[in-house]
Amino acid sequence: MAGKKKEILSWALLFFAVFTLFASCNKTEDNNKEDEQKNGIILGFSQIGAESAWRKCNTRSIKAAAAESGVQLLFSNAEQKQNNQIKAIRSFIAYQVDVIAFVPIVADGWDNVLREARDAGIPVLITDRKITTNDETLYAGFIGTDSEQEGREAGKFLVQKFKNSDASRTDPVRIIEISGTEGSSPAKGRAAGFREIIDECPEYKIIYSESGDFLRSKGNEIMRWILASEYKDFDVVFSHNDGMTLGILDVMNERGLNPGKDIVIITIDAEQAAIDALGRGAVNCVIECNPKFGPTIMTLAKKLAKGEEIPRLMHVHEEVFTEDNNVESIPPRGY
Ligand code: GYE
Repeated sequence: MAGKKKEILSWALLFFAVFTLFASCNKTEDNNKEDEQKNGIILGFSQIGAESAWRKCNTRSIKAAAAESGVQLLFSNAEQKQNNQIKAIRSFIAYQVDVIAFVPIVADGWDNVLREARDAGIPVLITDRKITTNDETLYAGFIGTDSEQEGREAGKFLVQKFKNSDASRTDPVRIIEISGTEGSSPAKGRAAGFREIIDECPEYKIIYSESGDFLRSKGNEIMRWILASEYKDFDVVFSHNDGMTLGILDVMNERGLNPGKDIVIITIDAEQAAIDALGRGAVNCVIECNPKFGPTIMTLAKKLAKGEEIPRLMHVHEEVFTEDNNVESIPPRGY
């Protein structure tokens, strides 16, 4: 009998040991999940500033997505200075964040600081604007807009527009280009994509081009100067962002000009004010540049933090809105 009791006791002890072990594993697992949810990964993000409605929307998208996904965001606003971005990235390295992401204000000058991040074992995600480098090991991937395609869409609209107009026209179509921040990938890409299309047609001529730095005030200032210069007679304005376009429209309206009718206006971003201008016929073509990719940034950052691979190049979806669109059918832009 004693032997039977002993055997039952041994089984009971074994069962208790297995149960306790299993429960403690679950507990550890739950703790880990809880820690991760509570602590999340730490993402250092260097944003360039708040130069346009597009940029402010991009920042809102990033901050909201971080809060939504439990990512601890160290957010730095560089106030349009590359040096401030380099300092911010260095501080992220010192803080030993899990991942670094940033919008390179210009394409050049990043190799040294990105080498420091790589040597510190911190993966880097480039967003919105691209960098120029020969060393592909300096960053894990890019998510953002396809500036060359945006430029091509502008050129395609223009060629289509004049193909449908007065076929007997002999004088060249005179174009004013107001470009974005000098040295930035969107300014270089949009200019290149636009020229790829119009250079095939000798009747199109860019008579003047100047950078408005993506700023409404600079767009206004440049148009004011042009209207008093030898370039004052033109047929088209190709503006690299809506902010500058709104500044241009302010001057044209002040001078009693007829943008969208006597002068073709092509603009990029698709903020609400540009869509509204399209609706009242003051603009002819609005090419979307989508700022709302905060959630994708967080998904990619989490993968990088786990040591997973991500695609080298991801372009966000973008539409083209023209004077032939029913503007009422365009969803509110949110910026
Ligand atoms: O077009 C402009 C912003 O980097 C694509 O920067 C972005 C550009 C955008 O200031 O509005």
